[in-house]
Amino acid sequence: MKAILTSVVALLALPGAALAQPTFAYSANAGWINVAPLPDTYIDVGETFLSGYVYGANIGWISMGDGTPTNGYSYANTSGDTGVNNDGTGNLSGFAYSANTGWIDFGWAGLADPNRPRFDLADGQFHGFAYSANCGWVNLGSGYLTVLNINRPDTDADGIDDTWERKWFGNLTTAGLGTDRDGDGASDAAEAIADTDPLDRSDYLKITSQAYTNGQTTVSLVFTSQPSRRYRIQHSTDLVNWSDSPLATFAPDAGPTTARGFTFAGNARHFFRVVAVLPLPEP
Ligand SMILES: [Ca+2]
Ligand SMILES: [Ca+2]
Ligand SMILES: [Ca+2]
Ligand SMILES: [Ca+2]
Repeated sequence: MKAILTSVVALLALPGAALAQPTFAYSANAGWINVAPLPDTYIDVGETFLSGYVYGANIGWISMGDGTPTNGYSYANTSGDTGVNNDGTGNLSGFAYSANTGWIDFGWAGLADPNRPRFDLADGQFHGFAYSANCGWVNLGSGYLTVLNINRPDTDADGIDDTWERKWFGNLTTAGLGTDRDGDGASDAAEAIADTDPLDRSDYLKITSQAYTNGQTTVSLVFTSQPSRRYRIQHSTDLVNWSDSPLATFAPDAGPTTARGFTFAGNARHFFRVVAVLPLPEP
């Protein structure tokens, strides 16, 4: 399954346009950029890098990266290893390349810059700008660009994103079915889904505190969380049948932990667990 940018066009702002007030007008410099220029061709958006081509009528093909970063998970953006990277939370960096107009910079802004190029893990919508010395600001936030799903290839069919395997282990063989490299009780597959460190036995998805109020029918939990993931809290009376809490799927709090509470029916014995959810498509 490809990760797809749904849109067919991105607007270009006029060169030198003030970033605070993006110009949503057609640009004579570069015109419309088509992100699905041919049938069944798309940009692949992975957890750590992008690949594929877009097309601008006036500037030709633009490569987002060839899909084979030298280290297996992130373009170094040195000679022969260039492309656009994703930090896992949708923030983009690195360089796209057009033979006709040269480099298009996705890494010009810091993470606090509201105009940094990125997509939103909640809805896949692109925002912000990339910069081309020859074409000016490329407006990604025109409302046309959406990531439908993040591509997580699994060529060795062990349920673990190959890019994640290469990032942490440098190969596809160290992590596999049932492995737990750091021995923390969370399998490598579970750590991949939770985006925790598979080489650190103190780092895994866990509930760190719990409290009960309201006649033992309201629970408040704190758990470790990652900005790259979504979460569900589930509860059960028998450890067999689990129900999602009324919170459904939610984004974590900023920082290393997330606090949530909810009220459940009855005051019988209850068990709780937190489930990490891969974003996009939004579950
Ligand atoms: Ca795999
Ligand atoms: Ca593997
Ligand atoms: Ca582990
Ligand atoms: Ca771990």
